[in-house]
Amino acid sequence: MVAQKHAMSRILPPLLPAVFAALMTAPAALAQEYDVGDLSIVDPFALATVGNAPVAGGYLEIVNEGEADDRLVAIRVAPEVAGMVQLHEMRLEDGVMRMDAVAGGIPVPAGARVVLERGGLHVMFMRLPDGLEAGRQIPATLVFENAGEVEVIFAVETRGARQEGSQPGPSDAATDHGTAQEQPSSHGN
Ligand SMILES: [Cu+2]
Repeated sequence: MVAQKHAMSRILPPLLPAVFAALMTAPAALAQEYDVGDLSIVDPFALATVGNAPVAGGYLEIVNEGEADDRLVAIRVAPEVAGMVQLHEMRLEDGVMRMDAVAGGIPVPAGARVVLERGGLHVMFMRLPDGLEAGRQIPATLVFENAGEVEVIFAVETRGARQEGSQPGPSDAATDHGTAQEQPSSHGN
């Protein structure tokens, strides 16, 4: 006897691109995707602070489907949420993780997918008067050099809610931002 395997083929209803684009402009709790010009901003989230820690990391992806380079130059949030927001970059330098503000913003080349993630480029919410509590929704404005401004919402999640990169590396949010970060690499020495 041979068990017959049935490949379930599901026929998706055709989606008109124009309709799809129109849907994307509405606040979509599930999709968590925002469009501005040729750019899509996907899944913005921030990591909850431990207690009332004054800094928290923010993460998202930017897809540039256009033919022109662009650049994320700034992020704004209400001052009662964070007194300052910077674009940061973490990198391993001589066996030491360092974090610096990115000078001139984050390039988003034509056709590229730029990922802001733990251990790399990220948004740094700073001077948080009350920390960031899991479950909060943080409205923010992303400012692009060419595409202009777009409103997004950062969903605040607990640490470990997702395993991105699965690196137990240095926490960028739990450390002091007054100076360049100096944390020993787990591979060093
Ligand atoms: Cu940072």
